[in-house]
Amino acid sequence: MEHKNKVDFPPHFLWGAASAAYQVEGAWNVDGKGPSVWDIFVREEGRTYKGSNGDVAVDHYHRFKEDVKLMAEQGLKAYRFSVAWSRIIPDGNGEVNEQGLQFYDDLINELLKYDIEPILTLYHWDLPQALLEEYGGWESRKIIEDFNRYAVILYKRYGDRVKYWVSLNEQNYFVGYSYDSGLHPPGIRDKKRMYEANHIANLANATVIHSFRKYVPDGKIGPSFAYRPYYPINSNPENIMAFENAEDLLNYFWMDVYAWGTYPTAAWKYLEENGLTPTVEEGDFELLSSAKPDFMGVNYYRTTAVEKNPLVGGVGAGVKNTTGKKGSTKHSGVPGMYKTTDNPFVETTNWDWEIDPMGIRIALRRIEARYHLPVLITENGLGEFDTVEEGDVINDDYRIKFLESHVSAIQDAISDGVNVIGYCAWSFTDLLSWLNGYQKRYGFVYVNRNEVDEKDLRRIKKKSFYWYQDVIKRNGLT
Ligand code: BGP
Repeated sequence: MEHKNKVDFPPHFLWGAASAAYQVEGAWNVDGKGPSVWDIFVREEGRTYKGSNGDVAVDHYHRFKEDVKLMAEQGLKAYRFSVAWSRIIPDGNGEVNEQGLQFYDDLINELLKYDIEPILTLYHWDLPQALLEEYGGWESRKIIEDFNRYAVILYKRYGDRVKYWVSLNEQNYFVGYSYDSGLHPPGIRDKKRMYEANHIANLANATVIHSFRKYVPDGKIGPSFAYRPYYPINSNPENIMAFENAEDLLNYFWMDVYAWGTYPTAAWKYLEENGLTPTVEEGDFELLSSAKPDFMGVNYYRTTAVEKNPLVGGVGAGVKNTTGKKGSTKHSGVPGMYKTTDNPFVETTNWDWEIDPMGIRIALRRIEARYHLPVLITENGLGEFDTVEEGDVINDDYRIKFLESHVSAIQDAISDGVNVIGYCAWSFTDLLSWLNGYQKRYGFVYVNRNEVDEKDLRRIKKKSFYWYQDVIKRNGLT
């Protein structure tokens, strides 16, 4: 749809930026924190780019006041961060660590001092290692009670000041990476176990939403879904069907559960046919359908084109580009369902991610059409190499171009009638990219370090810092 006039961003739009505990905090074993699965996993040979880890990360734990001051200077209205579960409860389900609680208290109070709305993510992948060892983490229903206990501790402690909460970050990716591709801890490659863990994560998500209503009745909560919309490569009906398969299996399989408490029919049939359905107990679907989120959190980075993938001899697992060497990705698929392919209409980044601003509008439109839920964009950004020029200058015009085109597409979606309540760019400072080290940078603020050398960790404002400052000031683009 083309609009004669675009609708303005709403007056209290949450212009924000986002991060995650493991990617920024560092202080991995400080002040009583227990180890998370990532603290252990990164120590295994060959797991991450150049063996990079978050032991120090960008040292946000010790420099949060400096970082929040920069956020205030930029004019951020919101900051999305996650809490490290093992900082609060070092072994996941035992004693509570007051020093951990105090850290987030201090961070929240610092944000509020500058009128920055805290958006708190309960879980951004750093499961306490002890829970993996005790009962296999997300593979056991025991986690539902432990996750709920942890969530309630946070609700009680911060619910008076934090009004926006994210339950699970990218459940669709963390179960896939942890149990299917095996690229994240615990490094398992078994689809059946993935669907089992995923169903349990759904139940945990619903449970903490229920508790939220009791402890933070005036707050808003939702999951952050990694929405990568799929396109058919062309209008060949075979490829349209592949696209329908991909949307069902890779997107609606999560969003339908969040919004309605049901799995999409065709995807469920695929699971049944392949012996992959998770164990469903009495009461599961009642629980899932009764825990409605207040918004759909969306992490949007890219779209992907798909085409037919034959059942016999079709493409399976692919190869991920974690080096920034353009063209090193190998396409993936599910035989009999779909396979990914190059989209000739869009550019790609050095990590082979499609750059597609229209895709975010399409994602927003699909969510509005299917679920009628408000949307909080919880992540969007460009991971690229940055160069520090003479005099600490970083001319990241490519990032500005990326963000500007996406903000413009969001305004188009708002003009189409989608209720978008906020936009959190990924990320505020540069940070550790899980598998790609420190060279794949996302921040408005450069952090002077690399995979092998922590250097001085000094913060340098990039050109995009000032661009976003201006966007926030104007409540949108010029
Ligand atoms: C999302 C994660 C973030 C962040 C981002 C960028 O999937 O929620 O934690 O890492 O993607 O991804 P990457 O670091 O792989 O480039």
